[in-house]
Amino acid sequence: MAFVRYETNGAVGLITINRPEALNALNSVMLAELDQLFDQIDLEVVRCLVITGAGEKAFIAGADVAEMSEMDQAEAVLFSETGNSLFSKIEKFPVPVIAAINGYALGGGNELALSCDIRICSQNAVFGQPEAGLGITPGFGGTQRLARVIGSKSKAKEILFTCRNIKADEALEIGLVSAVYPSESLMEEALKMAARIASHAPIAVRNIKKAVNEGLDMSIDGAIKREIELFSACFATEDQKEGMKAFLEKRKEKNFKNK
Ligand code: CO8
Repeated sequence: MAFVRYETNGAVGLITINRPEALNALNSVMLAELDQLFDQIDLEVVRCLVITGAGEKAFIAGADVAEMSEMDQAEAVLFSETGNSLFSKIEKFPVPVIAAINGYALGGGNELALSCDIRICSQNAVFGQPEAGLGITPGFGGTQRLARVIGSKSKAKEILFTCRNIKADEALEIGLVSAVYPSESLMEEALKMAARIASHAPIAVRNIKKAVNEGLDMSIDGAIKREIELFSACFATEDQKEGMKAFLEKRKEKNFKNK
C-alpha cells in the first residue's frame, strides 16, 4: 500500500498512516487503502488495534486540502460518504481501536481519532477542526462525534466555530483523550495498553464495545436490555469457563481461545 503500513505483533495490530511529507494528510487513495485493510484484518488473530501517524510531527493534519480544492459538490458528497463509511467501520470494528496521536490531529485527523475507541496522545499533540476557516464544515463525522465524545455541546461548538488549536493538556482536561505521554514513550504505552486489552477474553471485550457503543444511542431501558443479552451471551463461551476457573484456581495465566 502507498500510504498505509500494517504490522502485527502477536494479537496486536499496528496501523501507521504513512505520508509524512504531507503530515499524513488523508487523500482518496489513503481512504481506500484503509478501508481495504480493515476488511482484511484477521480477527482470529488480532484482538486490539493501534493507529498512529508516521514521523514525529503529525498523526494526521486533516483531509488533503489540495485534493479538496478541486472538488465540485458531487465529488464532495462522494468524498464525505467514503470517509464517513470508513470511520463508521472503525467505530464498529469488532475489536478495540486505540488512536496513538503523535502530533497534529486536525480536521479529518481529529475525526479519525474520534471514531476510535480510545485516544491517547503525546505532549506535542495538537487537536482542532479548522474547517470553517477553509469555508467548509467538518465532513467526516466531526460535527457529530466531537460533542458525543467530550459530552458537551457548548465546548464542541466552541471548538468547531472558533477553529482554535487544542493542546494536549486541554485535550485531557475536556476528555478528548484519556492520557498524555512524553513523545518518546507514546508508542510503548499504546502498545502496552493494546497488549493488556488483547490479554482479556476476546468475546467479552467485543461485547463490551458493542454494549457501550449501542447502548449510548438507546434509552436506558433498551440499553440495559442490550447489556443483559451481551453479558449472558458470554456464558455460552469457553472463555467464560476458563476465566472463572483460572480465578478459582488462583491461576494468573489464562488460555483464552476466542471461543
Ligand atoms: N492537506 C494537504 N497537505 C497538507 C495538509 C493537508 N491537510 N497539512 C499539511 N500539508 C502539507 C503542506 O502543504 C506541506 O507540503 P509542502 O512541503 O509540499 O508545502 C507539508 O504538509 C508540511 O506542512 P507545513 O509546511 O504547513 O508544516 P508546518 O509545520 O508549517 O504547519 C500545520 C503544520 C499547522 C499542520 C499546517 O500544515 C496546516 O495548517 N495544515 C492544514 C491543516 C488543516 O487545515 N487541516 C484540515 C483540513 S480540512 C479537513 O480535514 C476536512 C475533513 C472533512 C472533509 C470532508 C470533505 C467532503
